[in-house]
Amino acid sequence: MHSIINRDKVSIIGRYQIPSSNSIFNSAVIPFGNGFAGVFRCDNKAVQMNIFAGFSKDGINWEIEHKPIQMKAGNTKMIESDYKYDPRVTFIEDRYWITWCNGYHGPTIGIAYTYDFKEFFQCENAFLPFNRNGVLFPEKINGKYCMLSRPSDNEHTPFGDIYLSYSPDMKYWGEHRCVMKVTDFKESAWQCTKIGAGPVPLKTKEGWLLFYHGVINTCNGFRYSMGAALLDLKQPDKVLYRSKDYLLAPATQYELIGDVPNVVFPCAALNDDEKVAVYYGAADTVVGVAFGYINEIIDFLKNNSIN
Ligand code: BMA
Repeated sequence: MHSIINRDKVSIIGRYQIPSSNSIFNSAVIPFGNGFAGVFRCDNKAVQMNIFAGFSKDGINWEIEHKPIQMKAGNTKMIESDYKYDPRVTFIEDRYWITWCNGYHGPTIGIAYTYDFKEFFQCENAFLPFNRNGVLFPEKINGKYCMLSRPSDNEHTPFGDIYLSYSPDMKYWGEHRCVMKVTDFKESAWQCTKIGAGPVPLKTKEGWLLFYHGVINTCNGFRYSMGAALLDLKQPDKVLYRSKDYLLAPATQYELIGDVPNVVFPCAALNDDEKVAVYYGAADTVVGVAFGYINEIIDFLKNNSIN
């Protein structure tokens, strides 16, 4: 069978890759210098969540720091962070911005910036708790920073739609708009319980290509798959196409078996004009990568759209 997205038989980052880790998953990577840098979610053996910087020459073999990122004060005084997880990274104008799920009386969206992946500066949280999956667009839209997010609860949230918000300064966020909601299970069941933005949206001639996760609640718990949507370039709360079929669903050993079985959770994508590599957490245990051709993915969306 010809697939639009193809993954490797093995994961690229193992659960015990640094001495303290129980699992390394839901992590973000970006081109940096002559190679790549990343921010990795490494849960430790007390199963506490934190984020770690890492570097790679080829995007596949990674050296991850053994100590978590220590933040300095950014656009505010230091704010509480009980835990950090599910980072995303993007470059805007002159620096790299990191968003993640920050523990502040429950999960909300933390923001930091760095120039070099050595020193990190923590800014105001974007939203009130509870919120997850905060994902910045890689450029200002209509003169403002723009972020996708998923309002949620303090538990394992059995609901959730994707919204976007604008900010003039990365500190104050508003103009919240709904982007897309869960589906009716009769139309497309894999995304009928909750959805959340994945990697930073990728700019194409036809629109912002957004990979996202969709969840169905089964008799065995949540099952996380990956779909894609194309959003209007100037008005990204307008969905042009959205996948009815998933693009990637748990199927290999390392996606089906792990600390949380049946999870593919995309958090980053690297691309050139033709191809894309999507980095995703697999079964909340390891990091996998899957490859596709951008024009094939866009054709797939046009032919499989639920709109
Ligand atoms: C979400 C987050 C993710 C995780 C997923 C599946 O709520 O905790 O980090 O991958 O659940 O367990």
